Amino acid sequence: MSTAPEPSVEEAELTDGFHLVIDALKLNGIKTIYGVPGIPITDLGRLAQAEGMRVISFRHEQNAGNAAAIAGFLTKTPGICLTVSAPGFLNGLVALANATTNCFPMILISGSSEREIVDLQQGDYEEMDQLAIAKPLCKAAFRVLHAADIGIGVARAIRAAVSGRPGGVYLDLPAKLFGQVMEAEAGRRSLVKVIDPAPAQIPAPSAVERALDVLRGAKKPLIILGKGAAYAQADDDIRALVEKSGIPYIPMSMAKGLIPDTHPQCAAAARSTVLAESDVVMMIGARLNWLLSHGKGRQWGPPGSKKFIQIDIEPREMDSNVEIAAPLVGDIGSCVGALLKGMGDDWAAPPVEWTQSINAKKEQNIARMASRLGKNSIPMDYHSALRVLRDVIRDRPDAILVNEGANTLDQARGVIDMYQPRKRLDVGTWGVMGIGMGFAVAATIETGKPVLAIEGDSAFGFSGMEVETICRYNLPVCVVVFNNDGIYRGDGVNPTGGADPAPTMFVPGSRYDRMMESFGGVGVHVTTPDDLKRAVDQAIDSGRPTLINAVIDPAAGSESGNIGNLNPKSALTKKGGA
Ligand code: ADP
Ligand code: TZD
Ligand code: MG
Repeated sequence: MSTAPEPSVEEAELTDGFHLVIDALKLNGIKTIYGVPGIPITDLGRLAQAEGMRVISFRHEQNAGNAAAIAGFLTKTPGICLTVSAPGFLNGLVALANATTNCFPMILISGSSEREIVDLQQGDYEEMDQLAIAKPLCKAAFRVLHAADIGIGVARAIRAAVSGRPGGVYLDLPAKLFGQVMEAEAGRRSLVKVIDPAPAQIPAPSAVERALDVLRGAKKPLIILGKGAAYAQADDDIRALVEKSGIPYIPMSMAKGLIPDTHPQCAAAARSTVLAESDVVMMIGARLNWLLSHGKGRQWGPPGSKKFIQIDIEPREMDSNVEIAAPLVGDIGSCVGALLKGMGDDWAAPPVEWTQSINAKKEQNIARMASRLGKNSIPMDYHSALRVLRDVIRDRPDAILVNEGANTLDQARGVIDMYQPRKRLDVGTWGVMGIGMGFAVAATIETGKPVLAIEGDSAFGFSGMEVETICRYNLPVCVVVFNNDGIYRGDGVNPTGGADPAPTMFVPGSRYDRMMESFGGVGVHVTTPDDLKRAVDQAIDSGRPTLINAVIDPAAGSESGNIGNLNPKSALTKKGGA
């Protein structure tokens, strides 16, 4: 043993809260922080950059939060959003709640005011009991008060975000924590590397057998792939299961491309037929929520005509809306692997009457769609504009498509085929507007791929200021604004004849392209499909930040896009506005 005296605190190498947070994130493989600077986390961002992390500063926390959330979806590692206290925290909270709703892993790290002052409500700078407010809106919420607990705090946040059903986690870091000093060696020892943060959850063999029995008994089976299946990154096994079973499948919006939409077993073009007529439906990482009419009602055929098999990591998802005949609880990779094994080598394909009737319906619907897409309307309607964007993705299947709006979303989802997993990112479970630019930024930062963001003019407005961020970081993002002068349509009128425009209207003829130009990016104004195609091709070839203002016929859209049925209408008005 050395007889040298212990070094005094003055002589010892020191670390502090700032560095411990950064070291804890880096130790766990987190390379990027999305956020907005300010008290008390300005130096955290600076130091993180100095320590080699990528720090992407946004103009509004909601967009930084959306970026973190989609980074989590794309990488299975929690995306980090860093905000200031109270207002910055609240701005980020919408994204945290949305991430949780969509099962995306993210961690919202917020600086906060001093506990002593907050708890006595003595009016600190940006005072707010953030932990209490965050709790009901996310999967877990933690606060760290001592520098020596930062390692554990970050580890708990990571494990909570990615294990089981992924979701949003809140980590509260009071201002005082960052300046707390401790010996560097003790600090290093206090850090925790999370081993196996999302452990495999193996399904019970009896549950696998039960699922296979139900599947064997099916005359008209159907598989529904959801965004949980895309998230799981079990791409090869999922494709093998679909192909070995011979069962037709439909992808939910963000599962498009998990298997190419052009696959012969894809029944998306016969969606209503397969939902109504199938007798056994196997859900893989998809929930029977409003997006699937809760698994019941007219869309699903006669009551009692279906048996459901559901693969999900969250046991409580089972029977949420209808009885699940064969719940298969586990992670998708393990469940699909077990099914594949259990199917053996002599699995019988579904009856040909079933697949033939689906193919006939598909051909009919594809022909109908082709005639709509064939029109070269000027002013452009949704279909003539989307036809050329469909071709862009066909020619560049590795580009990531971000999509939001009402008609702009619903029509694009139907028209644009996807060819690769996790290339379609959109409004998700809530149908929330505002994900566009945050998703676009993170998608290219995380993958290095170009992004094509197809945005309704209203949808774009929710995060439009981030075109400056896109220019500042010189990102290969091409934004196409479908500019129909308003929400759903651009021909709304004020029924009183007064000067105020109708509530769904925007300034007609707006030039969103000039926003991009003002920050040094490329702005293009187009009115024809040919010009749109040329502009997008050039944008993606050049990799330069581009915004294309694509003029769409104000009368082309329908109220609420494809979900007008959810829109309550007054029984007392004879004639609506727009
Ligand atoms: P969609 O909107 O595409 O139908 P949802 O978001 O409704 O998809 O459903 C996704 C489901 O996937 C959630 O119920 C979630 O628990 C589940 N899930 C997410 N990741 C996994 C995984 N790795 N293994 C199993 N299930 C998962
Ligand atoms: N606010 C938020 C956060 N999310 C929402 N979904 C809405 C408001 C309501 N909303 C929709 O559901 S779609 C939409 C709004 C405002 C915009 C539709 O207009 P758009 O698309 O210009 O984006 P189209 O092509 O004109 O239909
Ligand atoms: Mg619009």
